[in-house]
Amino acid sequence: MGLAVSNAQGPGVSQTPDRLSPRQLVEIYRLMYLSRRLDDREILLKRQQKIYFQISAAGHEALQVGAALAMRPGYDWFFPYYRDRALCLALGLTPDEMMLQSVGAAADPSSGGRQMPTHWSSTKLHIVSTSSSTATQLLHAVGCAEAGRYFSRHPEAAAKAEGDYRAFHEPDFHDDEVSLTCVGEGSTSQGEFWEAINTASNQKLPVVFCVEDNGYAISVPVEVNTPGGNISKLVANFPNFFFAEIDGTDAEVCLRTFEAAAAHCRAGLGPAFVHGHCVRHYSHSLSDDDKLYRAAAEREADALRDPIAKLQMRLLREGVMTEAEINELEKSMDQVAAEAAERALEAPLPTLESITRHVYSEDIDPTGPLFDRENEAVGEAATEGKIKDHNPHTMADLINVCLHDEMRRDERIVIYGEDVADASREEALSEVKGKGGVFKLTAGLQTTFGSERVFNSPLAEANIVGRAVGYGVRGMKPVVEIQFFDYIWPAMHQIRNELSLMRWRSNGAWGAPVVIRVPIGGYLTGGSIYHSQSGESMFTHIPGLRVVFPSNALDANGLLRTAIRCDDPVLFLEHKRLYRETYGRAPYPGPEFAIPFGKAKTVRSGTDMTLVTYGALVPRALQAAEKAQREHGISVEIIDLRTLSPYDWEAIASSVRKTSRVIVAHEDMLSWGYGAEIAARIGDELFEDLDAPVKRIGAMDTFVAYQPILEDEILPQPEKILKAIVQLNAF
Ligand SMILES: Cc1ncc(C[n+]2csc(CCOP(=O)(O)OP(=O)(O)O)c2C)c(N)n1
Ligand SMILES: [Mg+2]
Repeated sequence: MGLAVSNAQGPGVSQTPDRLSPRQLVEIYRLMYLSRRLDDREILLKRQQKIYFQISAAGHEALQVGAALAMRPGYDWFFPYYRDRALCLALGLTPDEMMLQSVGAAADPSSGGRQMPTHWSSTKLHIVSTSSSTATQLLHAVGCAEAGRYFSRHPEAAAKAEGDYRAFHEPDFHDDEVSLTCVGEGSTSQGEFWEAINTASNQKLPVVFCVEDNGYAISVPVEVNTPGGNISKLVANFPNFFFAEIDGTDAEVCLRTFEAAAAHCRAGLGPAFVHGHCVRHYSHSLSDDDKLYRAAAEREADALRDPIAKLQMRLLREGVMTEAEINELEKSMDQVAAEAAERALEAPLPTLESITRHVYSEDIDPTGPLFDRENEAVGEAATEGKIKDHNPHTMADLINVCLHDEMRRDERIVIYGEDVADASREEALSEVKGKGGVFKLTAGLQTTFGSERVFNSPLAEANIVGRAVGYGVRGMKPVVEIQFFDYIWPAMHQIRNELSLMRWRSNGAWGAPVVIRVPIGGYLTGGSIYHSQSGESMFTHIPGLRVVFPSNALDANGLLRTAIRCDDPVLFLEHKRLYRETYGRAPYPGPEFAIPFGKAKTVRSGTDMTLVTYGALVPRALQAAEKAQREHGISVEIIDLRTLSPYDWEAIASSVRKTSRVIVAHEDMLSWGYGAEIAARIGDELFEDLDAPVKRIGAMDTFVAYQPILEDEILPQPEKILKAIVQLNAF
């Protein structure tokens, strides 16, 4: 296959650049061959059981080296996938760095022994830590490109600042930088592929998408994944792209195409899509045997398209190198690979103490004194906020004003999500009030701070969170909204496998301190199944993620400020029923008011039993406790956890030691719910202090129904809490 470029908008390879010089050809050959020999060395080590996994770039080397040499490491940005050894080698990772990851050494600079081989990262080269999840990285590249564009238009936003996450992120950016991201052809079936192409196209972002098409996704051939068998045909109508479909085994064609693709991006014309046909020279990985599903003739035909053999023949044919010179080069590369492996095998292994490092930021502690401003700030005069009076305000108002205050203070904050803008068509803003979110929590932000900082996303939740990861690694602070908790699930993959893991898997090199605001919960009357779900324990079960769940206006304001200023990803759950409730309204506490994570609040003191709860059950538990006191003389102490991960064990333990009886209550379903963990820990660590079994209250193990009599029965009501209080008191 020859070079075929369709390129309506940008400068193309048709400009017939100079032929590659002998020196360039030799260098390309050296990189491709070294990559292959590193793969072969790993295969040997795996067979000797000295390493534990192997997946190779064999057959993809021309495409990858061509891509790398067209880019500027440490200037452009890279979001590779798990097969990109030759790419990363050509960008500047060393064989030693690669082999240290193969053996899982402490000094593995990409992950400290946490990730499989070929999952590299390098802050110096701008290679952002990659996962094994197929296609998630494409959205990170999109968010990264958006962040680069934002900084180049607002360079003052990149200034160093103290007192929050910015003290530890010094963004570097360039007006003509490019983000390169690679993916296999099978993975183009993922929704995230299309979500990434969508935004890159729509916003004319400088992203080069490279599809490494080896015809198979493990055992699944291309025509099963891609209708018609050719991804180029399917994407051809996306606007603003430079498109090229090329022979990915011809190094020169690859290099020239990526140069043209990068030029298109650097000129601000939009993204590029390079579809390279290559071969999978070995099976999918060393755990796979392609003889099980590929015909012999097909495998033999692929073997003839080995890019290394092809380039070697060219070097000989064109007299660039003699056979002896090639042998000598190859021998010295064999030695480089072997010596790197030898050194790696001698390298010290990670200590067991290292396991918990970098789950969260080691720089900023959101439970610490920096955010302990709850008492000092309450009642301070409001100087900068939107609300300037001392009347009680709703939770919705105090969240909105916190967003205003923080956006004014920190230019790195962007806000996006579904319907969060006042009006995407700016010309309407002079005559309309604006939408500002389906619950109006972001009202007025676009009008105040402009459409570059507050904008609507496509209707695609993985897109929202995946792009936020890209923004986050560049040192920005995306505060995104998922419209309803019920629709967070398309983003779950990004939240669990990318957002929350970025710091740990890169051993602290990268982090994505994103805030995800999510309206949650029921008691709505008519909310039904898809507007009333809870499910917080699915997120508290994710290491690396902070989970916040305020029950009143003041807590929401102070905790959101901490969420925004800290350096960890935060899931900020806002109970819809509490947004405009009379309960829990508060005066505006001023623009520096902050509450540390992991600090519960005793919202009612008592002596007979402890009730641990949060969210919408706080006012319901208070009602029940008042009645218990009035009608039964039972004194209940109520602890509002406020943050669920981390949570305030000390507050729970000291109260239970005092009362010896405890109920854990939440709105979410009882079984496998958040209370199960708290109850188990109380049983384990406070057994001696208890006079009765630990009791739990939660919703029925079903979804929330539409008809109010069903909803009332399904969700825990004050009467149910009261009943449990009376029962436990009698035990
Ligand atoms: C989201 C996700 N689903 C499944 C897998 C398991 N898996 C790993 S590689 C792979 C095939 C990928 O094929 P392709 O995108 O063509 O890339 P190639 O490996 O052929 O280069 C699969 C199914 C995964 N890693 N991530
Ligand atoms: Mg493939």
